[in-house]
Amino acid sequence: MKRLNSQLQKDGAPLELILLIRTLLAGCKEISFRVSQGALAGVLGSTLSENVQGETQKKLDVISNQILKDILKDSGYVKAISSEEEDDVVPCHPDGKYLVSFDPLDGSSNTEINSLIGTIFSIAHAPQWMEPDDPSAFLQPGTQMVAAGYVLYGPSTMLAMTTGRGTHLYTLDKTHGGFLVTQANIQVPEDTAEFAINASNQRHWEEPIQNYIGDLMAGADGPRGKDYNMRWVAAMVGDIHRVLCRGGIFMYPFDKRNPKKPGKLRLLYEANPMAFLMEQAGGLASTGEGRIMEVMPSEIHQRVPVLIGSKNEVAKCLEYY
Ligand code: AFP
Repeated sequence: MKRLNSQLQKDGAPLELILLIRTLLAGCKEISFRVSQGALAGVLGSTLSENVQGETQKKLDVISNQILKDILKDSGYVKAISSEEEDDVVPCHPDGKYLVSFDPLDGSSNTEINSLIGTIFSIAHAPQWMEPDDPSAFLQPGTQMVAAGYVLYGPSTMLAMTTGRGTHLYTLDKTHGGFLVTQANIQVPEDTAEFAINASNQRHWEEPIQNYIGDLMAGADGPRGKDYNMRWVAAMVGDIHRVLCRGGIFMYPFDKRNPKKPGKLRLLYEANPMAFLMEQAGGLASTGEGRIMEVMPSEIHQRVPVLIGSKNEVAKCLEYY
C-alpha cells in the first residue's frame, strides 16, 4: 500500500507542504491516542469554559486544540493558525509559508458516548505582507486552499485528504504509525437515496428546504418516486465520511432562529475543507445560494448554510431554491 509521502509526491505537493502535513498529522496521531484512552486517561467530560462560539468546551476540545497548536507553532512552516476553539488567530512563525485553519475536535458531544469524532483542517498560502497576528489573511475564499482534510477517530483512524488532485482515503497503521492509502481518488456516487439533516430544526427552516425534505419524506409516493433513508451522526466528520464512501446528501441549512448565525457550521473549519474534499471526489457543495468555496469570509468564525454530497442530489436540492 502506498504511503502518505508517495501519494503527496505523486500529486505534486511541494516539499514544505508535505512536511507541514506530516507535522499536522503527527498531532492528529496524538489526538487519536488520547481519544482511544477515553475514561482511562481522564479526557472525557466538559471543562468549565466556553469557546468564542458560546459553546461549553469538552476536555478533548481543549486538549486537541493545544496539541495541534503546539506542534504547528514549533514547526516553523506556519505563519498563523485559526481554530474553532480560539477567539483570535494564533500567531506562529514570521517566516512561515502557510496558514492553517482547524476544528480540532469535531462532534465533541460524541466523546461522551464513544462515538465518531474527528479533526478537520485546511491549509492556504500565507501572504508575504501578512503580520502573523493579522486575521485578514484568513479572509480568503475556499478556492485558495492548497490542502484540506479530516482525520476520523473511529473504529480505525482514517484520513481523507486532498491537495487538489483528487481525494484519497488513508488508514492509520498503528503498528508502524503511518497513514497508508486505502482508497485513492475516491468518487462519490452521483445519485443517492440517503440524506442527513437534523430534522428537529424543521420549523426553523426556510421554504425551499422544507419543500425539498418534504418530497424526500414522501418517498415512493411523492414526486421523487423512491424511498429515502435518513442518517445523522451529530458529527459532520462522520456524516461526510459516510457520504464520501457511499453517497448521500448532508445538510445544515439556513435557519431562521438567529439571523446572525446563518446555519450552524463554520466556513473556515468545517464547510470549506469538506467542500474541497467533496468537489475533488466529484460531488457538489453549496450554501443554497452559491458554491461554498467561493464565499468570501467576513470574519474567521463565520457560519454558513451547507448542502453537500452526491452531485445529482445536491443539484436537485438546489432546484428548490
Ligand atoms: P460539536 O463539535 O460542537 O459537537 O458540533 C458538531 C457540529 O458542528 C457538526 O459536526 C455536526 O454536524 C453538528 O454540529 C451537529 O449539530 P446538531 O446535531 O446539534 O444539530
